[in-house]
Amino acid sequence: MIAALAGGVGAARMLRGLVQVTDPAELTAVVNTGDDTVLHGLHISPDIDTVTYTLAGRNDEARGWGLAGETWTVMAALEDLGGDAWFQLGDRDLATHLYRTQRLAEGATLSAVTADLAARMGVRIRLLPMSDDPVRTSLVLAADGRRVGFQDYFVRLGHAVAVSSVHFEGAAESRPAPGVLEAIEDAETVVICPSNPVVSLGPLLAVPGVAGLLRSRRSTVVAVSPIVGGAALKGPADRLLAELGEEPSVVGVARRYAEIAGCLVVDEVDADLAGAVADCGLRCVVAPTVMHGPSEAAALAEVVLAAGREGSTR
Ligand code: FO1
Repeated sequence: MIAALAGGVGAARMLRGLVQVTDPAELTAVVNTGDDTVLHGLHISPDIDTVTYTLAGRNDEARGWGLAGETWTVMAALEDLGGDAWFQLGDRDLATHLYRTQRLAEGATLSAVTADLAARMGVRIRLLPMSDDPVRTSLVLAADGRRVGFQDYFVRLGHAVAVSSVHFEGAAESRPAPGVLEAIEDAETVVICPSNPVVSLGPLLAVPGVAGLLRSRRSTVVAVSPIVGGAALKGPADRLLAELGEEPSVVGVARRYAEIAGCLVVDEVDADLAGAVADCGLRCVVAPTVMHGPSEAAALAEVVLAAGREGSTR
């Protein structure tokens, strides 16, 4: 069994690699829900949808979120009415949010809805939200101390604002979703996908029980750095690390994960920092980590699983 802790795009690509080199029935992804938001009365779970759509082969690769071949009729009509259209919801994507919202209103858990949507879309791995309880990432802006929701920060403000602190509202009261702790416990290797360590994996690691369980088996927990050459491949991970006083490099990522992971996989451009990563107490594996297509993702997945097996002999 393999468990993968996942955020959005980087994680979806890592999972697409893992499903090529393992039996999908042996793979469980635990997905961040800190990005979730309610807009137009609809419950939207962006990272769950990014992972589901990608593994279903229906994601829009270029845009990085939402569905391929999407149309925007509803959003255009909403804009004509003077409605809020800053968060773009495609016509087919809206069906997902309508379905999820209706099911939740009928009393279904986010886990149940996530499993049904994945099955419906032909996704063969097990997808679990990190929790069925509400956990919401919010960020305090450095300029004026205002606290904004994740999607306000990421989309409406285009994450082009400095942040002084990040919060995971509800995390302390949340419980891991059914199967989450067991998936981590039973896994031969736990993969921390190359997602934003602050706002994508941060909420997941803040769910009570998760970090402690990882710590107890850290030698077979393998993380892949989302920072390559001191920069994030996509999104604000490097800037957030720097704004929070951490090093925006593989060393900063190593320091964040040192307690819960026994190994950090870094890209070849960061080979010169392998010693500094090892000094943080993690094994450092140097390999190509930029996944343009499925073949690089599969190759990286092999490296990660080999690192996990190596850890099991320690
Ligand atoms: N990201 C954007 O930059 N602009 C958008 O208009 C946008 C809409 C959107 C709708 C549904 C969805 O599932 C994701 C969406 N995203 C959008 C991405 C979203 O902000 C994610 O939280 C990020 O990808 C970070 O994980």
